[in-house]
Amino acid sequence: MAHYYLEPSRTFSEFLLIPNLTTKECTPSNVKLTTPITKFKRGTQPDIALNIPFSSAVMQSVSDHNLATALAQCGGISFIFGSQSVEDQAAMVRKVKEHKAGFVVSRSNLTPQHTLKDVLDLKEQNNHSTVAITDDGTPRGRLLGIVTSRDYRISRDSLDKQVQEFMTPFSSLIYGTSGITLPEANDLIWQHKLNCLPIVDDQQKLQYLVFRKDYDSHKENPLSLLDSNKSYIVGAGINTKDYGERVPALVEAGVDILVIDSSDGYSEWQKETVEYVKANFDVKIGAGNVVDREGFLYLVEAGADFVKVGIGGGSICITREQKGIGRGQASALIEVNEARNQYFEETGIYVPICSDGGIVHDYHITLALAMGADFVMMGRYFARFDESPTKKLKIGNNFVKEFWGEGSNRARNWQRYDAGGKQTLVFEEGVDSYVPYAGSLRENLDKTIYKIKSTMCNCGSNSIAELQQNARITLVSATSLVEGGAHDVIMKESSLSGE
Ligand code: RVP
Repeated sequence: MAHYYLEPSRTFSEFLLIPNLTTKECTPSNVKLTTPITKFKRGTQPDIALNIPFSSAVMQSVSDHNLATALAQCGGISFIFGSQSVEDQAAMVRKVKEHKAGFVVSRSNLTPQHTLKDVLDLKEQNNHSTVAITDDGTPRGRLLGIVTSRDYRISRDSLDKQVQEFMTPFSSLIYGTSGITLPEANDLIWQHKLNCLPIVDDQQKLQYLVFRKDYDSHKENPLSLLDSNKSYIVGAGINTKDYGERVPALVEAGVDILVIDSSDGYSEWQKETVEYVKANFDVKIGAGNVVDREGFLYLVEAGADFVKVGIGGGSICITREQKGIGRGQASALIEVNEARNQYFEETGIYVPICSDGGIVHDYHITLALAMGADFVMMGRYFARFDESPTKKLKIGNNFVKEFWGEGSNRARNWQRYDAGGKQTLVFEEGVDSYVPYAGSLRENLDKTIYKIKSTMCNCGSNSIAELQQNARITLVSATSLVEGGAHDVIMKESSLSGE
């Protein structure tokens, strides 16, 4: 006979936190959000810990190298999407690893034979006012000059004027050489009142550009998630089909941590994949997704460094409707957390868990942490920002960004949903959608983090571990849910736009 779970499957919105005593030491500035992402033995430290408990989803419409760099600058981690060729995914990982804080690979490049029209077209396309002029028009070619908007006058100059006639030639440029440190580059910038300093190697080949504005932002990133070489830490999603080719290429590119991306991770395919990675590479690997104790223990015994929790709760996910599998995110997390804590007591090994999908309000993140998640993974949340890889569009009076599921026809990530059948996406498990555009990642993240810290202070906790220990959580009835929002008042227009 089938097994019946007698408790209904519940989600975050059905719970609230009950405040504990807030001591005077418990202030947002004292709250630390450092959190483990890889398993560790009692009394030791994890090999990788995040500075904020945020990871971005393994999705085409969310986690590319740009978002990964921006999130690592704030202390979190991205898992670069795996539903692309091995070469393209490895190239994205490499870009994050090679991105030196403050040193950027030039993104606007032309040759001296290009024209003013080409400069203007490029500027319109990517909004950079500094163009590097190299012998072959690539970001690593021999630097011959720089063009900024101070070098031409649109009203006077003819559009077919060649770049070599108006660029600032290399002989007149102030530049730095390979090996220069960021403070040294900054000194040159200030000394010569520059906006941008090119860095070249001993053959005059362009390496990086250092911008005055980036130096300032670097100073504002005290939580940056860096490896021992001061490169950003980055993750990547893999599947259980082509790991034999994908994993070596990602490791070669410098990936710090992998995760098997699957809608249902309780499978022998995952066990085999984890075992393959553990036997052949010195790289961390998470597995999932699971929603119960059995699934968690299975993946831990296979060797997973962390386990991802959640089936069917994602904003763009229709797995529950299509296949009838899944579990309310809160119920899944509560059960997996119990299994994890028991495993820790019995073995002394702490396996971090990640709550993946279904975060709608910022307080859901705090609830997930209180229910035992060490970090959360979010798709919709990050898709709304400038740094996500998708197009920003205007629909009616509102700006939106595109956001589509890995199980949608647009992504066609069949490996994520494969159960050993046809090598194609037979039916959709995700939708193609828009999300409201929300601006820059940092601004939004700062606000979310402040909210989380404030709630933690209400709960008398200065760390995630304390919150997990001390939290008191109550179920709410459908009627008290109504009481939680503004009610029995007539809202003014200006209040309707808030979260
Ligand atoms: P959300 O944050 O609610 O947008 O959820 C993101 C999560 O949804 C992803 O991390 C992934 O687990 C899941 N996902 C991604 N694509 C699909 C789908 O097409 N069904 N689901």
